[in-house]
Amino acid sequence: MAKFSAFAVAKEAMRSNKGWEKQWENPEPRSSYDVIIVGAGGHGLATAYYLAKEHGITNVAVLEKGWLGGGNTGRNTTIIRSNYLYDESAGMYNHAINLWEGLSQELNYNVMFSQRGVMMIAHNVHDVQVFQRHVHANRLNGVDNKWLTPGEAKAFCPPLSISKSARYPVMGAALQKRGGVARHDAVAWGYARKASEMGVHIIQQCEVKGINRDAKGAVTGVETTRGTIGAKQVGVVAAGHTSVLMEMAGVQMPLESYPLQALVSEPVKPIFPCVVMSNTVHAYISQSDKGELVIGAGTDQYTSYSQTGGLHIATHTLEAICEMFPIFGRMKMLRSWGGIVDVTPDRSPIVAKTPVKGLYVNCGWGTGGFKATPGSGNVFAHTIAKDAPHKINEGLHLERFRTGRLVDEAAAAAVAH
Ligand code: FAD
Ligand code: PYC
Repeated sequence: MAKFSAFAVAKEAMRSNKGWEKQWENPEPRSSYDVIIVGAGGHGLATAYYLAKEHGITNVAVLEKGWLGGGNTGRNTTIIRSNYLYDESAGMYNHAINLWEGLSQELNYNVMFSQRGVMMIAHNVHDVQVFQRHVHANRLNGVDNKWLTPGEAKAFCPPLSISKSARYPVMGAALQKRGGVARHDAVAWGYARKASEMGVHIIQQCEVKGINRDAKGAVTGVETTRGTIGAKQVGVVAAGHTSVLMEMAGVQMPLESYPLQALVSEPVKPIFPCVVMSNTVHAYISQSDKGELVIGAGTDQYTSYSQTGGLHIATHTLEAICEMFPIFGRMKMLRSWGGIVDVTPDRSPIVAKTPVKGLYVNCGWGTGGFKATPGSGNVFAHTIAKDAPHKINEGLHLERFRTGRLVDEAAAAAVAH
């Protein structure tokens, strides 16, 4: 009898599936494209997909220095919600949730979007005031969000301790029931497969080293580790590395790059029914469909390009988790890692044209861009195709850092910075 090998079975399944085959083709770059997207994370791949699907622009290359989805897209804790404070954010994140709700069907790929509810815990009077303000602002913007007493929070998430003697007692919670999680790498693979089917080239192991411009300053293409590639339009979607890339075209960005770390536990049977976040104690948690507890921390306190996990962060985060959920006190942890997030001064993203003709940028999602992936790609594709922002991203421009018209979402970022 042939020896069973799960790997061989998976490989065969990939070979016999036309979409997969194309996705892994890694084609030779053409000498030029209509549009080059730098970065094959979820946002870059979604941009390519919507350029092809909604604007008929298929002569597109997505250039990736590593492998697709190997950046923050494959490293995040997959929390999806839209309970931000300002109109600009409500527009963007609600647009994203609307797209999430039909994404598996649209891509014919199960992204495992699960609207199990996101609950943000308040541990002090300041938290209570801030979250209640968010609940009211969200409702005005048509975003679902609800205030819960400690007892109601425990009823929604039974493992939560609401002991009054806790160091940081639970004083209430804000619950967005429409929020939840999705499978992060499936999102990259799903967009990649559909974009590839429509003719988009997804070129991995192809690092962009320079951005070329003509005598008038307009973009003419890029220098890469696989040669010079021409394009009249270049979209930079390279979270964590945006400043480095934009500097190649002489544009200075208002960004800082920080590591953000996460970890998973050994897999256990279903125990945790929702997503819980606590900015005050620096921890957030959910359970993946594989059974692992998925746990994340606040950003590291120094700028760096490190993608590793550090024990000091894990320990601090796990102390917070065990205080909120004593039931997990004896769980073993499996692995930890980091991703590099780029953070703007107002903690809101930039999805915009730049002062350089033909150059566009999508960045600054910081600790919270996974949830935006479909919406971000959708409006960025519009911005490139029309050379003008979509109504949804018109407030998320670069000039706000010069004029001071900021979109201050520091509290809604909900992850300690
Ligand atoms: P990425 O997926 O990072 O893609 C950018 C790509 O650009 C990378 O693949 C990179 O290799 C490539 N690249 C860089 N430089 C070059 C170059 N010179 N040439 C070619 N390619 C290049 N967000 C949420 O909404 N919810 C969460 O729960 C959440 N948790 C997080 C937890 C962690 C630990 C981390 C690190 C992030 C988390 N985020 C979360 C944030 C979220 O992951 C990111 O905002 C989002 O994934 C960014 O997607 P992206 O496609 O822009 O970037
Ligand atoms: O933005 O919801 C979020 C988030 C959770 C964990 C990291 N970011």
